[in-house]
Amino acid sequence: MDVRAAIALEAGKPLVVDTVQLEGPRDGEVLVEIMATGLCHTDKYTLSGKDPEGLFPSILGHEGAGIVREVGAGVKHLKPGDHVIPLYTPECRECPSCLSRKTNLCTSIRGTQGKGLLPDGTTRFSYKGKPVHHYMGCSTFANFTVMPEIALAKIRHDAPFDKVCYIGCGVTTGIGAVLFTAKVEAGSTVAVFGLGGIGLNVIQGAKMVGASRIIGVDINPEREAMARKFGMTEFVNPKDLGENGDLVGHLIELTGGGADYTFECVGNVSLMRQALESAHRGWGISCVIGVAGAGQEISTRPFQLVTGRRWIGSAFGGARGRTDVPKIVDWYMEGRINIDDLITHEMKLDDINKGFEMMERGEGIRNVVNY
Ligand code: NAD
Ligand code: AHE
Ligand code: ZN
Repeated sequence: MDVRAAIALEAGKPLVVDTVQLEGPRDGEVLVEIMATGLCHTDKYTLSGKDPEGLFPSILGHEGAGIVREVGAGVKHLKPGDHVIPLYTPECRECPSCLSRKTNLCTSIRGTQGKGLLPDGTTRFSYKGKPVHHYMGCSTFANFTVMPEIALAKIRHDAPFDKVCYIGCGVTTGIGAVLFTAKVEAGSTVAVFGLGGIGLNVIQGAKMVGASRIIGVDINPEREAMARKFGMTEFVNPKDLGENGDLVGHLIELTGGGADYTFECVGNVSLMRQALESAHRGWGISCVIGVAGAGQEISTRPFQLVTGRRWIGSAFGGARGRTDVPKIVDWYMEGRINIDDLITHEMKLDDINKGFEMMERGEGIRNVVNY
């Protein structure tokens, strides 16, 4: 079938909105009509060419919501008409990782996913007769996509697509890192580095669990007002500390020894170190959420770990998608979490490049394409 898509033809170039061809679902696969998709910083990162798994041409996008239109043979849990959220971290419930109960990182299809292919090793998209790669197993920058059943979370019918699409990445990543990965306790002091689409959800999660102090760190002063609305109690702009400002020293003094939990939500390896070193001696936990470019590495003095700080990381907030995503949709529908204020711009697919330009300028929090 013909579908409308924003194609990443080359690294560092704007997406090209055009008609591409999509083949129907095979065994265990589902055809989904994507109704809305968010633009995540990770899409921008891959488009930039810095992602070692970035492939071109491909159809990016991994933060969507849509409707099942057709199912392939052997599909057990979904039927046409079901509302779904695509999962870049699937949940097969059968692989050693799923069965371990120790991780959300299902391994059943990770190999082919990283090669831009569906589990049978082929692609369903083509453009001008040539194959086009899938992205993170989702490709939500197309109004129809084909995905394996295990990578779709079934959600309630009354949830608005243009809001709950954000649960497909940013909301779950931020809130989940607090609840599922770090397991922050009530009364904790939390420091959040980077107050964008992810960091604001970390703040929202920290407030949900009853953190007493939530310190936000961002170089963009415009982020302060929104972060306070979501529960931030103190704001630190590293630029206000002067050219040789000591951010770590400042945070250690502000917190009386360091934060119980710190979260890096930027993808900057120097900031990851500062986040680790701002965690409390003896028990502080620092969680890396930001994605850094190919070839970048983190470092610290081992003494930082010897003296009891722990460095951890979180993918998709540690959430098990098919199980947890429908619950997070319920939280939104019950008014327990705020998504609406974070979606600052909605646009049509034709304007998707404007959305990436706004992201580049630090304008707004989340852009959503409403098909
Ligand atoms: P974003 O662009 O919306 O927000 C980034 C924020 O960081 C902005 O407010 C910016 O002003 C701030 N910032 C930039 N440099 C800074 C610095 N030196 N110090 C303090 N603040 C700084 O991006 P996002 O969508 O929130 O994504 C954040 C990161 O999380 C990206 O690296 C993205 O790829 C990653 N991510 C990871 C996961 C995961 O599962 N681990 C999921 C989604 C996104
Ligand atoms: N392809 C990159 C890795 C990118 C990455 O870390 N992705 C996160 C999700 S970001 C969503 O916005 C993730 O889930 N990672 C776990 C996984 O299995 O990919 C690279 O550096 O190679
Ligand atoms: Zn994302």
